[in-house]
Amino acid sequence: MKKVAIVGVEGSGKTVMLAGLGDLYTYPDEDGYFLAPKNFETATYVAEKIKRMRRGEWPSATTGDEMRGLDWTLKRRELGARKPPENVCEVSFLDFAGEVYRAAYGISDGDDDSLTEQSKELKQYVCGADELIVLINLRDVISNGLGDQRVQEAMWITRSILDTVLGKKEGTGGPRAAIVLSQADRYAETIKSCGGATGVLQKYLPHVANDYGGWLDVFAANAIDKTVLDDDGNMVPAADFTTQGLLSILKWIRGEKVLDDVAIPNAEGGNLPRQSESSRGRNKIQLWVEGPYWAETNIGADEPWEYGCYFWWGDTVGYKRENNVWVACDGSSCNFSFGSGNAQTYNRSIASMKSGGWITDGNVLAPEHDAAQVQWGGGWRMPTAQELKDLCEKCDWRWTQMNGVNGYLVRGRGEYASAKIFLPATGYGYGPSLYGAGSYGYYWPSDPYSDYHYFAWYFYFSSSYHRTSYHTRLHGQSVRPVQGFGE
Ligand SMILES: Nc1nc2c(ncn2[C@@H]2O[C@H](COP(=O)(O)OP(=O)(O)OP(=O)(O)O)[C@@H](O)[C@H]2O)c(=O)[nH]1
Ligand SMILES: [Mg+2]
Repeated sequence: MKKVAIVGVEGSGKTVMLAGLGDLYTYPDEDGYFLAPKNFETATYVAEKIKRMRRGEWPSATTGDEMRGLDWTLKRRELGARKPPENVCEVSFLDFAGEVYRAAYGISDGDDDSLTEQSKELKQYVCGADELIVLINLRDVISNGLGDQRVQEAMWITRSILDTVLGKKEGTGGPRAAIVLSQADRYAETIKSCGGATGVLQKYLPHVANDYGGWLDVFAANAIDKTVLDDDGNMVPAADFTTQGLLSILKWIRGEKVLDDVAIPNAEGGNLPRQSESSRGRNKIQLWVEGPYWAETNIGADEPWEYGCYFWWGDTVGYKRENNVWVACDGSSCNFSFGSGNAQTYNRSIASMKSGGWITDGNVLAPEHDAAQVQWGGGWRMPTAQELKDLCEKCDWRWTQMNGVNGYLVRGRGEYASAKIFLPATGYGYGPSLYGAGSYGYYWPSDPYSDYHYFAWYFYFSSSYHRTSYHTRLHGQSVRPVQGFGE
């Protein structure tokens, strides 16, 4: 029996991951491996959780007194061979509440006696485990930063459990261990920009990376690869999600090397048609009949509510706001200023932009100056001004907050009523500053505005209006990519 302990704080994704593993390995993978539940409880546990997720509901948080052992036999069938599958090993997992983990390995406040029994049981389980996977919720560390208490706790608890089970870093006798960053589907951009999971660890949890980054396995995984927004603007599982993003977990349990730079592990998926490098993991939403597919996030953002990068019109580098300055997304500048000297399309006639290769004969930005085509590829492009007008007119707009960020929930009508996107009020960049964030949104289409040398079309909104007009090309504005053309 191989005992695998998957641990992590509240909300790190243990329950979703365990249910997802059972679901994924119901069918043999490309190498013929599958998981056979050893008992009724294990089988129903998976089936119930998955059924619920297919309906668009996440599992409830596991409570302190719920501790569920899940037992499987890992088997392998030789594809095409007329013989029964061989038993590879028995695998057992334990699902338990994150608060028990915190009580066992975290900063104990001393007065929560109610979890003593459970935390003892968990410690025993971890002690007897052959393999340890420490889950770290990317959302905790990426959205909040090092100054946040939850992030400090994540760092502390992770070091504490690894120190304990690995025998104070001696590396002898302890279980094989991996640090897995969960919810990689939502943080593909960040993982990519950090050059892989180890890079994310170095940037966001340096004290864990310092001690464990070089010699433990570190990789990212996701249990669910597709989410949608529900009526309240919450991100919930899409009915047709797959659990392919967990292939790496079982691969690791089987003893194989898992590459750390696999941002979205489902790209390795054997059973799914492969998506192109840049379009994998990105949700797209059609909002009206024959309309384009809209991306769920801005360029440079992992979440619908994140601002992402700001571009002057025709810019493909993009700049992010960090510590009150503009930092180039490709690292080329850490003190950028949006102004006439930097915006190369500013004060140029249509004719000069055409001869200079900035715009096409069709009067839109050329592919090499279209931020979406350059940064995302895979058929993504900047919307046209007409598409942004259509977005205004063909959808219902509700000013709201998502994850505490102001913006619009834009939803389709009629049979598209369940399709929606969130546009955060990103403000705009001018000079070294950011203006209007939280109150106004400014987004670029790919069209210049008639023959004024200074303007392009733009799309802007506040809590009381949303419309298209024109704006000087040197401003830093957001881009929400689209894919596909209306017929
Ligand atoms: N996008 C995405 N979200 C996920 C994924 N896995 C988990 N989540 C989100 O994380 C939340 C918590 O996941 P759970 O599996 O319930 O977390 P847990 O570790 O069991 O938490 P406790 O039971 O409270 O200890 C879910 O409700 C989802 O919102 C994933 O693969 N992708
Ligand atoms: Mg749980």
